[in-house]
Amino acid sequence: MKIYFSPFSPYVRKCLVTAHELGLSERVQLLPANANPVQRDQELIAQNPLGQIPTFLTDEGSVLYDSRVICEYLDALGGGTLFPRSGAARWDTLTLAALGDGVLDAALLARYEDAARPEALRWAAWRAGQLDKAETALAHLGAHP
Ligand SMILES: N[C@@H](CCC(=O)N[C@@H](CS)C(=O)NCC(=O)O)C(=O)O
Repeated sequence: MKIYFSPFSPYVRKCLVTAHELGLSERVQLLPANANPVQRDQELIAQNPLGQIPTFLTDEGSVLYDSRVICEYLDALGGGTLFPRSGAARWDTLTLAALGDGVLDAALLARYEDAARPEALRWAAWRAGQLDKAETALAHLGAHP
């Protein structure tokens, strides 16, 4: 199995932590990628039209994205201990995962505001709103561990 990755991507880290927890790390080969919303990585786009990481290649030749799908795939391969199969526990787990992804989404948008958007086009209130979203979500997690 292979995963297009960057050490800076929190979504890739989520997948690698999942692989580690399931004892699958040794079977996942890392392929460097330069995902960028402006200077788009054509090698990556050939596998995933969204041009995003993580993008995952199975041993059977399938291409999987995004990180939620990859984590569920790894869980199924590794014995299915992380995602409950059915019932309230499944919906609670998926909602918790969505909350975590929402933190990453908000933080990444704030990061792109600094790293990708030209200074003259930056919108401080919008960036602050994204960081506030991450903080309210983390506060919620802290209050409901
Ligand atoms: N929903 C996606 C988000 C992935 C994502 O935004 N990855 C970033 C890197 S951290 C990326 O590929 N950015 C380039 C782009 O959006 O074009 C997932 O969970 O995998």
